[in-house]
Amino acid sequence: MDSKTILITGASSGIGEAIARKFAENGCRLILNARNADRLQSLKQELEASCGAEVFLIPFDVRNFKAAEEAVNNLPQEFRDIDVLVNNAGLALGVDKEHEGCMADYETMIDTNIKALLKMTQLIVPGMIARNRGHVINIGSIAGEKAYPGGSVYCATKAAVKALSDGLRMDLYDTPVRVTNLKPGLVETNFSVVRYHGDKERAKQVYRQVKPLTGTDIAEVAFFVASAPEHVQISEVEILATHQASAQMVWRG
Ligand code: 8X3
Repeated sequence: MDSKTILITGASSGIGEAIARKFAENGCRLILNARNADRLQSLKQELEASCGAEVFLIPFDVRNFKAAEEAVNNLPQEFRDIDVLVNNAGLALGVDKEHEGCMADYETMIDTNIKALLKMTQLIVPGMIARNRGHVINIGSIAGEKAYPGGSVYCATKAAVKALSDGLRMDLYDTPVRVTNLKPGLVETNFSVVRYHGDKERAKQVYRQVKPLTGTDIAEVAFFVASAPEHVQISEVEILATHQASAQMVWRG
């Protein structure tokens, strides 16, 4: 892949961080977003030292639309022509029944997983159309394919990511801009610790007696879809752990 400029949301950890590493190793220029400015700063220093990557940081909470507008509209000249937008920032909160869960958690998931993704898309896709090149990679989930107990709102947000990806692909079919929805299954990151509100023991149980995917596994796929020839649009990829058949079917030996 020729050198590209890639903007990744939620890049300070997990899948987002792994995608940053993979693209940096392959000579891309990175714009990294996350709330945690310190973590972003150390990732930037590491990638500059390890692979000479050019990295620009835009630390803000993706739910803050004003901050998003300011950051994107004030990028330095050499980072303005974004080739790949990776809408990765997202989270699950809680495993309560739909009628009993915390409304504030539901709002955080909806605001981050749906509304912020939509805002970043609105901010960056018009430039891609004007430049006649671009690729939006949304991080969806197998959770968007089928709901499971205790996950209805998270699953609904990921079903929305699928609908937003499919709709955007249709809206862009007369342009060279590509849209991909990556749908990971069981990936061991901080995801479950966040879902269980910091309960590390409970989170560990999600990955017990099975080899889960890693952020790096998903980054390999993200790089593959972004590297495909211009006439190839990989619309969706679902990635499961080998001993996983659905969100709820995990064989633990
Ligand atoms: C994460 C996958 O199965 O935990 O998006 O919902 S799952």
